[in-house]
Amino acid sequence: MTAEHVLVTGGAGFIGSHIVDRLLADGHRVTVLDDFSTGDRMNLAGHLGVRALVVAEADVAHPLARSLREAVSRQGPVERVVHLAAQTSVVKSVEAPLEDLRVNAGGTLQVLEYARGVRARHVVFASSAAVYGDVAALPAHEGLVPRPSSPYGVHKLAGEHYLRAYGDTHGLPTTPLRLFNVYGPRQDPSSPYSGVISIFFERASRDLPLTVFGDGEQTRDFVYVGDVVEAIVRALFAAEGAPGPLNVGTGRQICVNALAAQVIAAARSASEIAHAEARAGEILRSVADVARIADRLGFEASTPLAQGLRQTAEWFAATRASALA
Ligand code: UD2
Repeated sequence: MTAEHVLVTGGAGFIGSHIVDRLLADGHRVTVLDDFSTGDRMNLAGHLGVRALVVAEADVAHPLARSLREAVSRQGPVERVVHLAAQTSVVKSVEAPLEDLRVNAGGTLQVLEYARGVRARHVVFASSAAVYGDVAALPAHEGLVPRPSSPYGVHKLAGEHYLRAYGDTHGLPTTPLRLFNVYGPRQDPSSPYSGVISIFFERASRDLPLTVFGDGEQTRDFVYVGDVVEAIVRALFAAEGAPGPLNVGTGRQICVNALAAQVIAAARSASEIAHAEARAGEILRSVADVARIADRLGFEASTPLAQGLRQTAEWFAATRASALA
């Protein structure tokens, strides 16, 4: 594989920083565009002083060319784009739908305008399982008519349509990936809307009760961040393009009660499980049909939940140890 210049929007975030690690390890030049609203410079601390990495601090919903001028003069024209920068909370999108529209639909359009202008070779976009809404027949497969129930889901779906339209109109190769529940090291547990696994580990590390919403029988398809990186990189460099959308999940579901028990075991914690009122408007079951991505990209998530939880537990333990030092 020849070295290329890859733009990663949201590259200081949870998933983005893992992508940056992988692309640099593979010998590529990388530019991160991030406004650090939820991204964290600490996630990129391992690459301090690395010449092949440029960080541009900017809002993705503004025209990109100006923010990327210095990066391009150092690294050459952008050749491929991984677009992860987003407002990431479903609940916040319900409270502030216009801001979600600005960042998630508007930001995606800015990325596509930039990619079209520089004739990028491929754009991969992090869409979401949220585009499906409540699915009558599971597993959720890409042939279903999406019925998103939140502005977040609507705007992610709009992003997918923009990608397709830019492909049709401008010949820009693009792939939307519908990410299911991603977890792993560097997921930030600090907001009430953070991923459940990060919240559970943060509480388990302090032996505090884990709060399960509702009866805890609701299920999710939890996919390890290392597997998500593999899916994104495969889509980004796919030889004959990779028209989407493609689900990124494991094809397995687990209920939140069982998950809580597994987190407590992985963290060797004395935490107990408490129950609280169910979240309003929450979907009951979610699991990906993974046949299409296996077929198109030869991708299969390879990290069993127990192993991913162990790796996440180690990271939380190390982070907590260094915070206490
Ligand atoms: C995930 C994504 C979201 C969107 C959506 C699509 C995350 C963080 N969010 O939302 O961006 O793509 O999927 O459907 O990945 N829970 C508890 N206790 C807690 C926190 C959560 O019981 O302290 C439950 C929660 O009620 C839900 C499950 O855990 O049933 C997962 O919650 P989540 O917030 O991690 O993710 P989800 O599926 O709502």
